[in-house]
Amino acid sequence: MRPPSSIVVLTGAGISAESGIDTFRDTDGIWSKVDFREVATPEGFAADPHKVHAFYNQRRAGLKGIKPNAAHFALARLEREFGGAFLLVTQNIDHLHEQAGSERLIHMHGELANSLCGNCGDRRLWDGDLSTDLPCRACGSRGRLRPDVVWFGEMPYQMERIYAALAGCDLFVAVGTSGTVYPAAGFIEEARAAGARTLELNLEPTEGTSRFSDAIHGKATEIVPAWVEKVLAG
Ligand code: BJW
Repeated sequence: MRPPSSIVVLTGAGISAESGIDTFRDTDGIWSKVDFREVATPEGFAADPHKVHAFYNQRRAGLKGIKPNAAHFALARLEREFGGAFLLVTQNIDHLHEQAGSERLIHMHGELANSLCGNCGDRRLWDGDLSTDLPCRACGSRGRLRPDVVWFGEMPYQMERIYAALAGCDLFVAVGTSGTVYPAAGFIEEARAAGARTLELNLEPTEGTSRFSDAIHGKATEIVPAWVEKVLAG
């Protein structure tokens, strides 16, 4: 088989699981403990901003001391050493890919470390807790700050850039994602339409496994470094 010349990698919560971050839809996942309609929709935020801030403040605090794992480092190595085009698209709002050294990276569902002002759109690093009485540091309005994350019903970030990369790729790889949330769940069809080979790397088969041309199942910290090694060996 010819080596790839343009790779798009999509990652999901499963790649960060072995770093200690909860996934969403596994048995003990985040959505088994909290109703996503209450904390991950604009309507939920409007109804109870205190609850939503508390949910994300807790998750932001939970990221302290969390370290990237071998799968994050392997993807950063792939970006550095692979000679062709490369784009890493993550659905994750943690910063473990950056911490591992990834640079050609899109956070399509936003970044937990950032605040977003609902009044002026200002987006900036926000280290501590967010609350309803804080003023925006750009426009000064109070009560409009929210975490810079993409909720259900909102448009994910940088979709044009992602679709352009998918249209030009010859290998699409999905790592640690259940493939249940659109538009990310539809990336495989975009890549297939472009004639790309498609590979699922996941702990276990997902509902969409049969849509991929290949699949490798196991822990991300084991199967991602092994796959990267193989790609770089040609
Ligand atoms: C391991 C492992 C290990 C474990 N090693 N693997 C009906 C039909 C179609 C679409 C819709 C519909 N009704 C509504 C929609 C749209 C909606 C949607 O898709 N809903 C579905 C649930 C049906 N989507 C949206 O609203 C999106 N916006 C949108 O569509 O805008 C319009 C648009 C149109 C056209 C083009 C573009 C846009 C926005 C979605 C926003 C999602 N937001 C969240 C929360 C973000 C903030 C936060 O973190 O709180 O994003 S929801 C949550 O799910 C989070 C994740 O990024 C996302 C995906 O989850 P992920 O990463 O796949 O995690 P899991 O837990 O599901 O899976 C983990 C996997 O890892 C599992 O398979 C495990 O086996 C595996 N694993 N350990 C390897 N060690």
